[in-house]
Amino acid sequence: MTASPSRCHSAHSEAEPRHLKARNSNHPDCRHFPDSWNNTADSRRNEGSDEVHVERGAAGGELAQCRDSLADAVDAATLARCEADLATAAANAADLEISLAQSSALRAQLDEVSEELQSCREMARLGFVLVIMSWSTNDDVDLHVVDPAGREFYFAERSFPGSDAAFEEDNINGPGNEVWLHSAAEPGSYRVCYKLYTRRSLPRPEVRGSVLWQEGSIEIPRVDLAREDEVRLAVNVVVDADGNVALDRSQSGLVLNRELCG
Ligand SMILES: [Ca+2]
Repeated sequence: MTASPSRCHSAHSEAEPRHLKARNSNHPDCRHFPDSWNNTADSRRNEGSDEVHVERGAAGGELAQCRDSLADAVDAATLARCEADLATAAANAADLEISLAQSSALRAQLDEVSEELQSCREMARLGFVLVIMSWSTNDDVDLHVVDPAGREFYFAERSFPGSDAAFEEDNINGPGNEVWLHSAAEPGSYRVCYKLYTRRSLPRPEVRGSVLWQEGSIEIPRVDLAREDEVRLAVNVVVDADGNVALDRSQSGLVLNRELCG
């Protein structure tokens, strides 16, 4: 295999970097030429410009280094900006997460307030119901009220969890009166009974009562109690969905053969 000297010589042009010259001098096509051709032929033919060639080569190398350094600097600056942008984006994301968390908390509070408001509206629609019983002898008469859920209120069971109703007043020595109050009576039927707990006088106690609510009052039919521990149904109080009250007197005076009303 042969190669023309001009082919290798053209690769040794002055504009070509020195490291390429070094590679070309080892090119397989150029190895059969003496070193005087590949390395220093130009400088021997032109001794007067040798110094200029050396300086140009050095300048070219410095320029390449400058370019590399500049490229590194540009890359470093770009990387720094990217890192700064990334840090800003991370901070913004953290702020956004905090805002979302606060928004969720506010939404939960709003829902809770809305539920309480709805409950208050429902309670406001419900009215109070008060039952008062009185007697004129020195006996001990007891008032009992059974709500629609079957809870029986009297002196021994004055209130129940989950109910706003309460047995408010008890008397053991007559004449006296007893009171049951529900501040927001739910719809349904309320059973009202009287019990002669202790008889101390000859005359039978005449027991009277009334039902009061925010729109008015109705008198409960009078009930006479004869025997100790006798329990009689006085009336059924019916409350509708709008808080209106009516009395069911169909069983008034009925003797209940048990100790309690329910
Ligand atoms: Ca009593």
